[in-house]
Amino acid sequence: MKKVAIVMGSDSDLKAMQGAMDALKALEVPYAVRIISAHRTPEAAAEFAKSAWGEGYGVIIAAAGKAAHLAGAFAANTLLPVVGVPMKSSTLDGLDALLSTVQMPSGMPVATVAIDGATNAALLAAQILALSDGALMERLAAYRTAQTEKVLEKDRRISEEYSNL
Ligand code: RP5
Repeated sequence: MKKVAIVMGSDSDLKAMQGAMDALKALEVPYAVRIISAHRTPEAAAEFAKSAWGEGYGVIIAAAGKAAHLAGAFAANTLLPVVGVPMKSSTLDGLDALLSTVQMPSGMPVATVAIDGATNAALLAAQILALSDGALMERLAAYRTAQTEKVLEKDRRISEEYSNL
């Protein structure tokens, strides 16, 4: 099975990215976690992206904050799908990172999720891998059914506790 790379610009992004690790673990998708910076370790970033396909990765998740260029720097050096996660790590609450990540020029796509949207990044990565992995598609379907059940259960509980009919 192809692996997912969860790459962060800094260890200060680690906590916000826990949701991606949790989701991939729940879906039994193998993943590596790395700290690579488009600005502080630019050569490592280029090298990682160039070798990622050969190393068995199927999707790269790139999380970065502030003037966030990590996802774009990866996209420039690989044909693997890159999912960008803007981090809420700045005085601008992540809006700077969102715009830096999402506004890629035509020809260089990055699939950008919400600010701190680690879980969705992982689910999107899993959905991409599931296109050629039926067992993973079934695990994704079960994940979604469980999520639906949880919300229905909350509705039952809250409705019972708070309604005044
Ligand atoms: C980005 O700058 C990182 O992704 C992080 O979100 C932000 C701040 O990094 P630190 O100064 O906390 O290392 O490169």
